[in-house]
Amino acid sequence: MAKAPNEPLATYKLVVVGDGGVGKSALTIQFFQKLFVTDYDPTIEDSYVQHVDVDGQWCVLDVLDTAGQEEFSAMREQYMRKGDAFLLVYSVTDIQSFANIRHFFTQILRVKDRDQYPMLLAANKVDLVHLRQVTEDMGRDLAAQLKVPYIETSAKDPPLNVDSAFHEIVRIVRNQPQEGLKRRKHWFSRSLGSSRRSRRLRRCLLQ
Ligand SMILES: Nc1nc2c(ncn2[C@@H]2O[C@H](COP(=O)(O)OP(=O)(O)OP(=O)(O)O)[C@@H](O)[C@H]2O)c(=O)[nH]1
Ligand SMILES: [Mg+2]
Repeated sequence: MAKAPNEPLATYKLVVVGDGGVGKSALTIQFFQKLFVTDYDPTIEDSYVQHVDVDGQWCVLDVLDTAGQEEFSAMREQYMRKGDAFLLVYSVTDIQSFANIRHFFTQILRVKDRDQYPMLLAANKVDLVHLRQVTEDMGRDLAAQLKVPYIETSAKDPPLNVDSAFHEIVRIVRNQPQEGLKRRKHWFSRSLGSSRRSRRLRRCLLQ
């Protein structure tokens, strides 16, 4: 549907969750900056904002890249309350990260007080074929049980399905009758990041 001039763009607040080291930051940075970060520098919290064209419709995508490390788990409920949608990420090389997806899923529904919510399950690091512990069938089974869509991704160059994952989550929110119409100013202006990479990368990419 064409927008009237000066009509504000829809803003979608996406939160990326999952265990430490599964590639949440690598996926987010690959999407926003088109580069693969090879170092592992655990995130505390980083946010990114950018105008994105999804299916010919521009929107503001406001992404919170969260801490997977257990020591920061106390912050989870706070960011879960704010998200319009969640990218649930596990690594196919780490079976425990796959098992822990259920905890993130359950906690999101509890915090939202809903029995479903816009989410996408991302099986990351599929380029590491020889280290794979979680098969595509296992991932698809879990997604079916949770009633969320499933996507296989790799943040490593050449990236696989990174843009698709972020675009798909926008579609999922848009297809929610009441959620898709929300228009808000961008959020997450406060970043708690203090790590070396958090400082380096904390920036607003709104163009
Ligand atoms: N081969 C490969 N390595 C990846 C991929 N995604 C991430 N990595 C690597 O895995 C390590 C951890 O990635 P991060 O993106 O920092 O993990 P994270 O989920 O953000 O971790 P926390 O911030 O601690 O929650 C880094 O060394 C990345 O380069 C991928 O798709 N393929
Ligand atoms: Mg990270």
